[in-house]
Amino acid sequence: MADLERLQLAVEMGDRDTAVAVTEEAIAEGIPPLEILEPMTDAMGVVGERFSRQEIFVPEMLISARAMKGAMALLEPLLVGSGHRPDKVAVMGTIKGDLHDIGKNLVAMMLKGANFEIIDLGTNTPADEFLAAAREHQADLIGISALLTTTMGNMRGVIEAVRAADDLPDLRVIVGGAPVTLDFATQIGADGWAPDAASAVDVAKAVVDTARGRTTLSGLIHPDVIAAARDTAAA
Ligand code: B1M
Repeated sequence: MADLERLQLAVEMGDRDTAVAVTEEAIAEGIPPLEILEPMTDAMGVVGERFSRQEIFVPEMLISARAMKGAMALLEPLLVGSGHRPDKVAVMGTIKGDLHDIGKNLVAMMLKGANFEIIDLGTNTPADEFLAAAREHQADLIGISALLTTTMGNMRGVIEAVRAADDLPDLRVIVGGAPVTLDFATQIGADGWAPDAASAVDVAKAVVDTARGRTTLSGLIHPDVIAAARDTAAA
């Protein structure tokens, strides 16, 4: 049976070959993709703690990221599935000043699986690039990821630019990333916030549905708001 602890250790140590081999085994055994992802995400947490304690440095973080990306590439087809023709378009990117992309890639994969067409702008993305891509692709949504406290404030600039654009009244913005709290998302005026890739899908769908007048949700949409609306509907 695939050893998911070994997978976690492989990502921690930056051993891409082992990470890929264990992921292949796990997929062959039918372990659900999100279960396979979990030890890798945990590994990144451990790597981050070691970096904070100065036990490791940027090169070690990079090889761990490379190992995780190698394994994630195998999971992508499973997460994306073979959905129908996308009926929603999301422009995704990591905010200007920030080069982290694993979380953003994960959210993009999950959104693809939920029938979104994804325009991926990569990392270090300034506000004007988000807006230009949204216009070009007639996007419903901008999704911004931020991992650095020093640059996460740049997300506010994207939201302000969207609000100031007369030609984009239906475009919505959701934000996320490890340091991005619900409070922060509220302060910068985002339309949606999610703490992880799975809930980002629910939030993205709810935000677009709200813009299209298909739900009566209002204010900043986040997982608790969606859960409360479901409870009300079920009662
Ligand atoms: Co850097 N790094 N890093 N790093 N790095 C962190 C973020 C850090 C917390 C490590 C630490 O000190 N403990 C720290 C930030 C501290 C802070 O700001 N408070 C840090 C630092 C300081 C730095 C540098 C400044 C280091 C230096 O150069 N001295 C530098 C910055 C470079 C830059 O961006 N300008 C740097 C560089 C790097 C590498 C390039 C080496 C590499 C990134 C490689 C890559 O991404 N291609 C790297 C890595 C790997 C990390 C850690 C270890 C792992 C990040 C990761 O991939 N996590 C990280 C420590 C940590 O996070 N614990 C760290 C796994 C990923 C699945 O999680 O991205 O959080 P995450 O995504 C989650 C959720 O947050 C959410 O869903 C995802 C899945 O559930 N989510 C969204 C993400 N985006 C979302 C969007 C949404 C919704 C949800 O809606 C749109």
